Amino acid sequence: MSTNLRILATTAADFDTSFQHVLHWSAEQDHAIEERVGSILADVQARGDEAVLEYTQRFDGVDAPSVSALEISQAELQAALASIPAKQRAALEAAARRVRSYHERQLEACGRSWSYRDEDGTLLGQKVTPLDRVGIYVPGGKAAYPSSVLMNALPAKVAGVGEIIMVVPTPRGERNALVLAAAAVAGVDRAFTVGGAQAVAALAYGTKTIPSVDKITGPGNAYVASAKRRVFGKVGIDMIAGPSEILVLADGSTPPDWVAMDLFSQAEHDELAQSILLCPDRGYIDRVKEAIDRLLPDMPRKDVIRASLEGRGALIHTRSMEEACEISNRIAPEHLEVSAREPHRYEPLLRHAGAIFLGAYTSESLGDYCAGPNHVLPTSGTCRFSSPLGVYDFQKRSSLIEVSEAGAQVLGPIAAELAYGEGLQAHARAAELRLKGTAQ
Ligand code: HSO
Ligand code: ZN
Repeated sequence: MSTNLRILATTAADFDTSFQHVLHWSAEQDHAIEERVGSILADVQARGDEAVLEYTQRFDGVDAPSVSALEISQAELQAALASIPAKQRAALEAAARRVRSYHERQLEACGRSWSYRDEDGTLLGQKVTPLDRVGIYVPGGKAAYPSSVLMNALPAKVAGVGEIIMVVPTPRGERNALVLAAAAVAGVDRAFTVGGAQAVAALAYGTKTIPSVDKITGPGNAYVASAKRRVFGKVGIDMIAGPSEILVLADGSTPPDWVAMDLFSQAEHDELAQSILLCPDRGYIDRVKEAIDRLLPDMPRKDVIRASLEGRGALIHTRSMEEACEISNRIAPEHLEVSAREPHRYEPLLRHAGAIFLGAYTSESLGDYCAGPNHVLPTSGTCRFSSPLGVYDFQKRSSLIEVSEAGAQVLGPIAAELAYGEGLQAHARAAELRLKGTAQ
Protein backbone atom coordinates (compact mmCIF):
# COMPACT_ATOMS: atom_id res chain seq x y z
CA MET A 1 0.00 0.00 0.00
CA SER A 2 1.32 3.40 -0.93
CA THR A 3 2.23 5.79 1.87
CA ASN A 4 0.92 9.29 1.44
CA LEU A 5 4.31 10.84 2.08
CA ARG A 6 5.14 14.36 0.87
CA ILE A 7 7.74 14.63 -1.88
CA LEU A 8 9.07 18.17 -2.25
CA ALA A 9 11.64 19.70 -4.61
CA THR A 10 13.70 22.76 -3.79
CA THR A 11 13.32 23.87 -7.43
CA ALA A 12 9.53 24.08 -7.09
CA ALA A 13 8.10 27.62 -7.02
CA ASP A 14 6.11 26.91 -3.84
CA PHE A 15 8.97 25.11 -2.04
CA ASP A 16 9.30 27.70 0.74
CA THR A 17 5.62 27.50 1.61
CA SER A 18 5.50 23.71 1.68
CA PHE A 19 8.79 23.59 3.59
CA GLN A 20 7.39 25.94 6.24
CA HIS A 21 4.45 23.59 6.56
CA VAL A 22 6.83 20.67 7.23
CA LEU A 23 8.77 22.71 9.78
CA HIS A 24 5.70 23.96 11.58
CA TRP A 25 5.62 22.58 15.07
CA SER A 26 3.59 24.06 17.81
CA ALA A 27 4.75 23.28 21.29
CA GLU A 28 1.87 25.27 22.70
CA GLN A 29 1.02 24.65 26.30
CA ASP A 30 -2.38 23.25 27.05
CA HIS A 31 -4.13 25.43 29.63
CA ALA A 32 -6.14 22.61 31.20
CA ILE A 33 -2.92 20.61 31.76
CA GLU A 34 -1.13 23.68 33.09
CA GLU A 35 -3.85 24.27 35.67
CA ARG A 36 -4.00 20.69 36.86
CA VAL A 37 -0.23 20.50 37.16
CA GLY A 38 -0.17 23.77 39.08
CA SER A 39 -2.57 22.42 41.65
CA ILE A 40 -0.76 19.06 41.97
CA LEU A 41 2.54 20.85 42.59
CA ALA A 42 0.99 23.10 45.24
CA ASP A 43 -0.71 20.14 46.90
CA VAL A 44 2.45 18.02 47.08
CA GLN A 45 4.36 21.01 48.40
CA ALA A 46 1.76 21.49 51.14
CA ARG A 47 0.87 17.92 52.07
CA GLY A 48 3.97 15.93 51.02
CA ASP A 49 3.75 12.14 51.21
CA GLU A 50 0.00 12.15 51.79
CA ALA A 51 -0.64 13.95 48.49
CA VAL A 52 1.89 11.77 46.61
CA LEU A 53 0.10 8.68 47.87
CA GLU A 54 -3.34 9.97 46.85
CA TYR A 55 -2.28 10.94 43.31
CA THR A 56 -0.46 7.64 42.83
CA GLN A 57 -3.62 5.83 43.77
CA ARG A 58 -5.80 8.05 41.55
CA PHE A 59 -3.60 8.12 38.43
CA ASP A 60 -1.75 4.80 38.57
CA GLY A 61 -4.28 2.70 40.46
CA VAL A 62 -1.69 1.72 43.06
CA ASP A 63 -2.87 1.30 46.65
CA ALA A 64 0.00 1.58 49.08
CA PRO A 65 -0.03 2.16 52.84
CA SER A 66 2.79 4.71 52.63
CA VAL A 67 5.29 6.29 50.23
CA SER A 68 7.97 4.05 51.79
CA ALA A 69 6.04 1.11 50.41
CA LEU A 70 6.52 2.64 46.93
CA GLU A 71 10.29 2.52 47.24
CA ILE A 72 12.03 -0.20 45.25
CA SER A 73 14.85 -1.62 47.36
CA GLN A 74 18.36 -2.27 46.07
CA ALA A 75 17.65 -5.98 46.58
CA GLU A 76 14.68 -5.69 44.21
CA LEU A 77 16.75 -3.85 41.60
CA GLN A 78 19.37 -6.59 41.78
CA ALA A 79 16.68 -9.26 41.63
CA ALA A 80 15.31 -7.65 38.45
CA LEU A 81 18.79 -7.75 36.94
CA ALA A 82 19.10 -11.43 37.85
CA SER A 83 15.65 -12.16 36.42
CA ILE A 84 16.12 -10.95 32.85
CA PRO A 85 17.36 -13.31 30.10
CA ALA A 86 21.16 -13.64 29.97
CA LYS A 87 21.34 -12.19 26.45
CA GLN A 88 19.40 -9.13 27.49
CA ARG A 89 21.62 -8.66 30.51
CA ALA A 90 24.75 -8.96 28.40
CA ALA A 91 23.42 -6.36 25.95
CA LEU A 92 22.49 -3.99 28.78
CA GLU A 93 25.92 -4.34 30.34
CA ALA A 94 27.74 -3.93 27.02
CA ALA A 95 25.74 -0.76 26.26
CA ALA A 96 26.43 0.57 29.76
CA ARG A 97 30.18 -0.02 29.36
CA ARG A 98 30.30 1.95 26.11
CA VAL A 99 28.11 4.80 27.35
CA ARG A 100 30.17 5.02 30.55
CA SER A 101 33.48 5.11 28.74
CA TYR A 102 32.27 7.81 26.31
CA HIS A 103 31.20 9.98 29.23
CA GLU A 104 34.46 9.36 31.07
CA ARG A 105 36.23 10.93 28.09
CA GLN A 106 33.80 13.81 28.23
CA LEU A 107 34.77 14.33 31.86
CA GLU A 108 38.46 14.40 30.92
CA ALA A 109 37.91 16.72 27.98
CA CYS A 110 35.72 19.38 29.53
CA GLY A 111 34.73 18.51 33.06
CA ARG A 112 37.83 19.27 35.12
CA SER A 113 38.78 22.23 37.28
CA TRP A 114 41.49 24.56 35.96
CA SER A 115 43.39 27.61 37.17
CA TYR A 116 46.36 29.81 36.29
CA ARG A 117 48.41 32.58 37.89
CA ASP A 118 48.85 35.86 36.13
CA GLU A 119 52.06 37.91 36.20
CA ASP A 120 51.24 39.39 39.66
CA GLY A 121 50.83 35.97 41.17
CA THR A 122 47.05 36.27 41.23
CA LEU A 123 45.30 32.94 40.88
CA LEU A 124 42.25 32.67 38.64
CA GLY A 125 40.34 29.54 37.82
CA GLN A 126 37.26 27.46 37.71
CA LYS A 127 36.40 24.78 40.23
CA VAL A 128 34.11 22.06 38.90
CA THR A 129 31.93 20.14 41.35
CA PRO A 130 29.26 17.49 40.84
CA LEU A 131 25.67 18.08 41.92
CA ASP A 132 24.85 16.59 45.32
CA ARG A 133 21.64 14.84 44.36
CA VAL A 134 19.70 14.45 41.12
CA GLY A 135 16.33 12.98 40.20
CA ILE A 136 15.82 10.94 37.07
CA TYR A 137 12.32 10.72 35.66
CA VAL A 138 11.71 7.48 33.76
CA PRO A 139 8.44 7.20 31.84
CA GLY A 140 6.52 4.03 32.62
CA GLY A 141 3.57 4.23 30.27
CA LYS A 142 3.50 3.96 26.49
CA ALA A 143 7.27 4.55 26.26
CA ALA A 144 9.30 2.77 28.95
CA TYR A 145 12.91 2.87 27.83
CA PRO A 146 15.62 1.07 29.82
CA SER A 147 18.16 2.66 27.45
CA SER A 148 17.06 6.08 28.76
CA VAL A 149 17.79 4.96 32.33
CA LEU A 150 21.40 4.33 31.25
CA MET A 151 21.62 7.59 29.28
CA ASN A 152 20.44 9.67 32.25
CA ALA A 153 22.08 7.86 35.14
CA LEU A 154 25.52 7.08 33.70
CA PRO A 155 26.66 10.67 32.96
CA ALA A 156 25.47 11.60 36.46
CA LYS A 157 27.48 8.72 37.90
CA VAL A 158 30.59 9.65 35.88
CA ALA A 159 30.23 13.28 36.99
CA GLY A 160 30.37 12.06 40.60
CA VAL A 161 26.81 12.98 41.65
CA GLY A 162 26.36 12.04 45.30
CA GLU A 163 22.96 10.40 45.03
CA ILE A 164 20.75 9.46 42.09
CA ILE A 165 17.02 9.10 42.79
CA MET A 166 14.91 7.48 40.09
CA VAL A 167 11.13 7.86 39.85
CA VAL A 168 9.07 5.68 37.54
CA PRO A 169 5.29 5.42 37.34
CA THR A 170 3.97 1.88 37.55
CA PRO A 171 0.37 1.86 36.34
CA ARG A 172 -1.51 -0.84 38.31
CA GLY A 173 1.75 -1.66 40.06
CA GLU A 174 3.25 -3.47 37.07
CA ARG A 175 7.02 -3.01 37.27
CA ASN A 176 9.14 -3.19 34.14
CA ALA A 177 11.98 -5.64 34.94
CA LEU A 178 14.26 -4.28 32.22
CA VAL A 179 13.90 -0.71 33.51
CA LEU A 180 14.77 -1.88 37.03
CA ALA A 181 17.65 -3.97 35.70
CA ALA A 182 19.01 -0.90 33.88
CA ALA A 183 18.79 1.04 37.15
CA ALA A 184 20.83 -1.69 38.85
CA VAL A 185 23.47 -1.65 36.07
CA ALA A 186 23.72 2.15 36.12
CA GLY A 187 24.03 2.30 39.92
CA VAL A 188 20.86 4.25 40.76
CA ASP A 189 20.84 4.85 44.53
CA ARG A 190 17.12 4.94 45.31
CA ALA A 191 14.03 4.31 43.19
CA PHE A 192 10.35 5.07 43.76
CA THR A 193 7.32 3.85 41.81
CA VAL A 194 5.85 7.31 41.60
CA GLY A 195 5.27 9.22 38.38
CA GLY A 196 3.60 12.21 36.77
CA ALA A 197 3.60 15.77 38.08
CA GLN A 198 3.43 14.41 41.65
CA ALA A 199 6.83 12.74 41.22
CA VAL A 200 8.38 15.92 39.82
CA ALA A 201 6.87 17.88 42.73
CA ALA A 202 8.21 15.40 45.31
CA LEU A 203 11.71 15.61 43.80
CA ALA A 204 11.61 19.40 43.62
CA TYR A 205 10.20 20.14 47.08
CA GLY A 206 11.03 16.95 48.94
CA THR A 207 8.59 15.02 51.14
CA LYS A 208 9.17 13.10 54.35
CA THR A 209 10.15 10.03 52.32
CA ILE A 210 11.33 11.33 48.95
CA PRO A 211 14.35 13.61 49.28
CA SER A 212 14.51 16.87 47.36
CA VAL A 213 17.07 16.98 44.56
CA ASP A 214 19.11 19.71 42.88
CA LYS A 215 18.20 18.83 39.30
CA ILE A 216 15.60 16.72 37.52
CA THR A 217 16.37 15.08 34.18
CA GLY A 218 14.55 12.68 31.91
CA PRO A 219 11.67 12.71 29.47
CA GLY A 220 7.96 12.47 30.28
CA ASN A 221 4.47 13.18 29.02
CA ALA A 222 2.82 16.61 28.82
CA TYR A 223 2.15 16.65 32.59
CA VAL A 224 5.75 15.87 33.42
CA ALA A 225 7.02 18.45 30.91
CA SER A 226 4.75 21.11 32.38
CA ALA A 227 5.78 20.21 35.94
CA LYS A 228 9.48 20.36 35.03
CA ARG A 229 9.00 23.77 33.43
CA ARG A 230 7.25 25.05 36.56
CA VAL A 231 9.76 23.78 39.13
CA PHE A 232 12.68 25.16 37.13
CA GLY A 233 14.37 27.74 39.29
CA LYS A 234 13.74 25.80 42.49
CA VAL A 235 15.73 22.98 40.87
CA GLY A 236 17.59 22.64 37.58
CA ILE A 237 16.14 20.70 34.67
CA ASP A 238 17.84 19.20 31.62
CA MET A 239 15.48 20.21 28.82
CA ILE A 240 11.90 19.88 27.66
CA ALA A 241 12.07 17.14 25.06
CA GLY A 242 9.73 17.17 22.06
CA PRO A 243 8.97 14.26 19.70
CA SER A 244 11.94 12.45 18.09
CA GLU A 245 13.35 13.66 14.80
CA ILE A 246 15.61 12.15 12.16
CA LEU A 247 16.95 13.79 9.04
CA VAL A 248 18.82 11.67 6.52
CA LEU A 249 21.10 13.44 4.09
CA ALA A 250 21.74 10.89 1.34
CA ASP A 251 23.90 10.97 -1.78
CA GLY A 252 22.15 7.89 -3.14
CA SER A 253 24.88 5.36 -2.34
CA THR A 254 23.23 3.64 0.66
CA PRO A 255 20.82 0.72 0.05
CA PRO A 256 17.35 2.34 0.03
CA ASP A 257 15.99 -0.23 2.52
CA TRP A 258 18.54 0.92 5.10
CA VAL A 259 17.44 4.51 4.80
CA ALA A 260 13.73 3.57 4.84
CA MET A 261 14.25 1.64 8.08
CA ASP A 262 16.20 4.50 9.64
CA LEU A 263 13.30 6.84 8.83
CA PHE A 264 10.92 4.30 10.42
CA SER A 265 13.12 4.02 13.51
CA GLN A 266 12.28 7.50 14.74
CA ALA A 267 8.77 7.53 13.25
CA GLU A 268 7.88 4.49 15.38
CA HIS A 269 8.44 6.48 18.57
CA ASP A 270 5.44 8.74 18.15
CA GLU A 271 2.77 9.89 15.69
CA LEU A 272 4.30 13.36 16.10
CA ALA A 273 7.88 12.24 15.40
CA GLN A 274 9.50 13.67 12.28
CA SER A 275 11.47 11.79 9.60
CA ILE A 276 12.92 13.66 6.62
CA LEU A 277 15.10 12.60 3.70
CA LEU A 278 17.15 15.15 1.74
CA CYS A 279 18.75 13.92 -1.48
CA PRO A 280 19.92 15.40 -4.80
CA ASP A 281 19.10 12.19 -6.72
CA ARG A 282 15.41 12.05 -7.68
CA GLY A 283 15.61 8.39 -8.78
CA TYR A 284 16.97 7.46 -5.35
CA ILE A 285 14.11 9.26 -3.61
CA ASP A 286 11.70 7.07 -5.62
CA ARG A 287 13.62 3.96 -4.58
CA VAL A 288 13.43 4.93 -0.90
CA LYS A 289 9.70 5.64 -1.30
CA GLU A 290 9.26 2.21 -2.88
CA ALA A 291 11.17 0.64 0.05
CA ILE A 292 8.95 2.49 2.53
CA ASP A 293 5.78 1.21 0.85
CA ARG A 294 7.12 -2.34 0.71
CA LEU A 295 8.55 -2.53 4.24
CA LEU A 296 5.86 -0.69 6.18
CA PRO A 297 3.12 -3.35 6.19
CA ASP A 298 5.39 -5.74 8.13
CA MET A 299 6.23 -3.32 10.89
CA PRO A 300 4.44 -4.06 14.18
CA ARG A 301 4.17 -0.31 14.82
CA LYS A 302 3.04 0.47 11.26
CA ASP A 303 0.13 2.63 12.37
CA VAL A 304 2.33 4.96 14.41
CA ILE A 305 4.95 5.03 11.64
CA ARG A 306 2.40 5.81 8.95
CA ALA A 307 0.78 8.58 11.01
CA SER A 308 4.18 10.13 11.67
CA LEU A 309 5.41 9.89 8.06
CA GLU A 310 2.18 11.19 6.58
CA GLY A 311 1.72 13.89 9.20
CA ARG A 312 5.20 15.39 9.55
CA GLY A 313 7.53 13.44 7.22
CA ALA A 314 8.96 14.54 3.87
CA LEU A 315 11.25 13.37 1.08
CA ILE A 316 13.00 16.45 -0.31
CA HIS A 317 14.75 16.56 -3.67
CA THR A 318 17.57 19.11 -3.54
CA ARG A 319 19.76 20.62 -6.24
CA SER A 320 22.94 19.33 -4.58
CA MET A 321 24.34 17.84 -1.40
CA GLU A 322 25.54 21.33 -0.45
CA GLU A 323 21.99 22.67 -0.69
CA ALA A 324 20.82 19.67 1.34
CA CYS A 325 23.31 20.68 4.07
CA GLU A 326 21.92 24.22 4.10
CA ILE A 327 18.37 22.97 4.47
CA SER A 328 19.47 20.61 7.20
CA ASN A 329 20.94 23.58 9.08
CA ARG A 330 17.59 25.35 8.80
CA ILE A 331 15.77 22.33 10.20
CA ALA A 332 18.35 21.77 12.98
CA PRO A 333 17.32 18.15 13.60
CA GLU A 334 17.80 16.08 16.71
CA HIS A 335 19.45 13.26 14.72
CA LEU A 336 21.24 13.84 11.43
CA GLU A 337 22.48 10.93 9.33
CA VAL A 338 24.95 11.72 6.56
CA SER A 339 24.40 8.60 4.52
CA ALA A 340 27.00 9.30 1.88
CA ARG A 341 30.13 7.76 0.42
CA GLU A 342 32.25 10.64 1.67
CA PRO A 343 30.45 11.89 4.78
CA HIS A 344 33.45 13.93 5.95
CA ARG A 345 33.10 16.13 2.86
CA TYR A 346 29.80 17.41 4.19
CA GLU A 347 30.37 17.32 7.93
CA PRO A 348 32.13 20.75 7.98
CA LEU A 349 29.01 22.29 6.38
CA LEU A 350 26.71 21.01 9.12
CA ARG A 351 26.28 23.37 12.03
CA HIS A 352 23.03 22.48 13.78
CA ALA A 353 22.24 18.92 14.89
CA GLY A 354 21.84 17.12 18.23
CA ALA A 355 23.95 14.23 16.95
CA ILE A 356 25.59 13.63 13.57
CA PHE A 357 25.85 10.05 12.29
CA LEU A 358 28.45 9.66 9.55
CA GLY A 359 28.39 7.02 6.83
CA ALA A 360 26.04 4.29 5.69
CA TYR A 361 26.86 1.92 8.54
CA THR A 362 26.03 4.43 11.27
CA SER A 363 22.35 3.80 11.77
CA GLU A 364 20.82 6.20 14.23
CA SER A 365 19.50 3.28 16.25
CA LEU A 366 23.07 2.30 17.21
CA GLY A 367 23.34 5.72 18.82
CA ASP A 368 20.05 5.20 20.63
CA TYR A 369 21.40 2.17 22.44
CA CYS A 370 25.07 1.51 22.54
CA ALA A 371 27.47 3.55 20.39
CA GLY A 372 28.36 5.60 23.48
CA PRO A 373 27.19 9.21 23.05
CA ASN A 374 24.03 10.23 24.87
CA HIS A 375 20.65 9.71 23.23
CA VAL A 376 19.02 12.51 25.21
CA LEU A 377 19.30 15.27 22.60
CA PRO A 378 17.82 18.68 21.94
CA THR A 379 14.72 18.53 19.72
CA SER A 380 12.49 21.01 17.85
CA GLY A 381 15.42 23.07 16.58
CA THR A 382 16.80 23.69 20.09
CA CYS A 383 20.18 22.23 19.07
CA ARG A 384 20.82 25.74 17.69
CA PHE A 385 21.57 26.69 21.29
CA SER A 386 21.82 23.53 23.37
CA SER A 387 23.69 20.25 23.52
CA PRO A 388 23.24 16.54 24.22
CA LEU A 389 22.78 15.55 27.85
CA GLY A 390 26.25 15.02 29.26
CA VAL A 391 28.53 14.95 32.26
CA TYR A 392 28.50 18.77 32.21
CA ASP A 393 24.75 18.75 33.00
CA PHE A 394 25.53 17.09 36.31
CA GLN A 395 28.28 19.49 37.27
CA LYS A 396 28.46 23.13 38.14
CA ARG A 397 31.30 25.58 38.15
CA SER A 398 32.57 28.01 40.77
CA SER A 399 34.99 30.75 39.87
CA LEU A 400 38.21 30.82 41.91
CA ILE A 401 40.04 34.08 42.62
CA GLU A 402 43.07 34.61 44.87
CA VAL A 403 44.52 38.09 44.45
CA SER A 404 48.13 38.50 45.56
CA GLU A 405 49.35 41.60 47.41
CA ALA A 406 50.96 42.84 44.18
CA GLY A 407 47.80 42.07 42.25
CA ALA A 408 45.69 44.09 44.69
CA GLN A 409 47.83 47.14 43.89
CA VAL A 410 47.00 46.81 40.19
CA LEU A 411 43.34 45.84 40.48
CA GLY A 412 42.46 48.21 43.40
CA PRO A 413 42.57 51.50 41.47
CA ILE A 414 40.64 50.01 38.54
CA ALA A 415 37.91 48.65 40.77
CA ALA A 416 37.75 51.86 42.84
CA GLU A 417 37.41 54.02 39.75
CA LEU A 418 34.52 51.96 38.44
CA ALA A 419 32.90 51.70 41.87
CA TYR A 420 32.92 55.50 42.33
CA GLY A 421 31.38 55.70 38.86
CA GLU A 422 28.56 53.46 40.05
CA GLY A 423 28.16 55.46 43.25
CA LEU A 424 29.19 52.50 45.41
CA GLN A 425 31.52 53.88 48.10
CA ALA A 426 31.96 50.68 50.10
CA HIS A 427 33.12 48.80 47.03
CA ALA A 428 35.65 51.52 46.25
CA ARG A 429 36.93 51.75 49.83
CA ALA A 430 37.27 47.94 50.13
CA ALA A 431 39.59 48.01 47.13
CA GLU A 432 41.50 51.11 48.30
CA LEU A 433 42.10 49.85 51.85
CA ARG A 434 44.32 47.18 50.35
CA LEU A 435 46.51 49.64 48.48
CA LYS A 436 49.94 50.11 50.06
CA GLY A 437 50.42 53.44 51.78
CA THR A 438 46.68 53.93 52.27
CA ALA A 439 45.72 55.22 55.70
CA GLN A 440 43.98 52.35 57.53
N1 HSO B 1 15.55 8.00 19.83
C1 HSO B 1 15.13 8.32 21.18
C2 HSO B 1 15.74 7.49 22.25
C3 HSO B 1 15.40 6.05 22.21
N2 HSO B 1 15.29 5.30 21.13
C4 HSO B 1 15.19 5.22 23.26
C5 HSO B 1 15.04 4.04 21.49
N3 HSO B 1 14.95 4.00 22.78
C6 HSO B 1 15.51 9.76 21.48
O1 HSO B 1 15.14 10.61 20.47
ZN1 ZN C 1 14.95 6.04 19.15
